[in-house]
Amino acid sequence: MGGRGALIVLEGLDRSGKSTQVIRLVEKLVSMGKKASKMNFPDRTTTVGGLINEYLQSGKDLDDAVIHLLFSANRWEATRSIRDRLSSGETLIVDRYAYSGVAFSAAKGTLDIEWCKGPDRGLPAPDCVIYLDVSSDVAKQRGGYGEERYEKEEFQKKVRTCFEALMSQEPAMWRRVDANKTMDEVTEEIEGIATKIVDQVTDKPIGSLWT
Ligand code: NYM
Ligand code: MG
Repeated sequence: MGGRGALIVLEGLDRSGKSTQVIRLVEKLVSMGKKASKMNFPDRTTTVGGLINEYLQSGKDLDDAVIHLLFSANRWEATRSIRDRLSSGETLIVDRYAYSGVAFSAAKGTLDIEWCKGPDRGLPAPDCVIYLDVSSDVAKQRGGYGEERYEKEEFQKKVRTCFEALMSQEPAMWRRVDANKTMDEVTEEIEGIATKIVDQVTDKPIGSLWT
């Protein structure tokens, strides 16, 4: 008994169902008697997160490199809390992480993937990244995209290509889940993956991302 909690990240395009699944997974783990909570990036509640929010809501224009670094800074400002919470035995289910950081920035075509990975090197490494793979058609059926920057079909296709590149670099880290299935089917699949990971990592040191 005891040991550290797991760092489990859910990634995917907008409308892939991540936010719902993160909530369901935390509920499931808690109902099993595990200590678990959710986190999400960007965290719009911090000072840096406020700038990111202004950018996403299109009011503010920022250089591609600058907004990339702000998204990364928004993760760095959470790292002490992430490490402390994992060490205390809490499992964290995270809605987006550095992979979204790289995929959305690299999709613009102005920054390459390796450059984009730079600022996030050394963050606490996830124990597993669950990729909710949704087709553009199903994303559209889910009410379409919203009003924020990036929420356009053409752009999302480019983001998907970048996620695919990241997955092929680290196949052992990723689990791809077909997010075109029903929400309940997806929930069940994710729960199976996550509960195993939680039990496997208790004695493992926390890793360091992309180092
Ligand atoms: N996003 C998210 C980035 O561009 N870089 C990042 O590092 C992160 C974490 O922010 N379209 C983008 C992806 C989303 C947008 O996220 C807002 P959400 O999860 O929809 O609030
Ligand atoms: Mg969104």
